[in-house]
Amino acid sequence: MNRDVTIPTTHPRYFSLMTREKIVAGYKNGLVALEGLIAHGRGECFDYLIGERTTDSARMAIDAAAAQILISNYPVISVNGNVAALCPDLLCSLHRSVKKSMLEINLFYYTKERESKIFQELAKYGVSNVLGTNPDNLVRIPELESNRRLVDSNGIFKADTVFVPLEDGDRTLALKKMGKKVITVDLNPLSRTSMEASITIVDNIIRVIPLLIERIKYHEKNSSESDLYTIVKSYDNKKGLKDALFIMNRYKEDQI
Ligand code: PTJ
Repeated sequence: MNRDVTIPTTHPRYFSLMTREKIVAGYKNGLVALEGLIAHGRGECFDYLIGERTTDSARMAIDAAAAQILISNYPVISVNGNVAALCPDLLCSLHRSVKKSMLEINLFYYTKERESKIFQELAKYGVSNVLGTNPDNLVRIPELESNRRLVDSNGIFKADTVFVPLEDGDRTLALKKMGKKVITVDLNPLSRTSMEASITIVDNIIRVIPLLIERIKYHEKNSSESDLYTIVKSYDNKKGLKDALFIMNRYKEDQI
């Protein structure tokens, strides 16, 4: 069924509704799993509660993430259907801004067709050297049963830092047990991923990546390696999550 969706730019929820359209288009184009629509709705709800803005606390997490990425030897960015639909351009820019990084497609609701579509989508933005698609290179993450257990031996498996935005929960702990630092972006501060990750950015992925790139560029120019280690060491993830919950409670309460 064809629909004519015109969202006026003056609509108070214009940005949120346009982002929703991107996920719907991603689903129709075969990038997003059906379950990805539900995940997006959950994200919208938490985004609403946090005021659809980047909080100071999220900025601190972004800064720590930038420092962590810069001190790592081999950071890998995990790409799923939702992020491929929402911000493929930004993911490719992030990858380009960190020369030693790689992109890896890793799907929870795996299908070969979706993997190929996501691969083609990233290629449109100039990145075709993407890991995770060659079955001969896939190896198993110990103690994990979901589809995400299969990762690229040249990618997530050997990465020291893994960036896993909009993760579904079971993999973060397994990656940490393998000795990796895990950075996530998750609007839900109570998700298992948020609570297990080394650094959780409680914010919308669309707002996060430009700021992350900006901080990476800033630190590359202005910070020594020891500055970066200090930032990472002094970052307290639990405090970041508590701050996010506090803000979610207070922000809307203050508006009533
Ligand atoms: O493409 P696949 O098969 O790998 O599947 C991807 C999804 C996202 C469907 C899968 O990983 C999944 O089911 O995830 P969950 O368990 O629903 O968790 C996704 C988390 O991301 C939830 O806590 C949401 O609140 C959060 N989230 C959703 N949209 C955004 C978000 N966080 C930041 N920015 C968003 N735009």
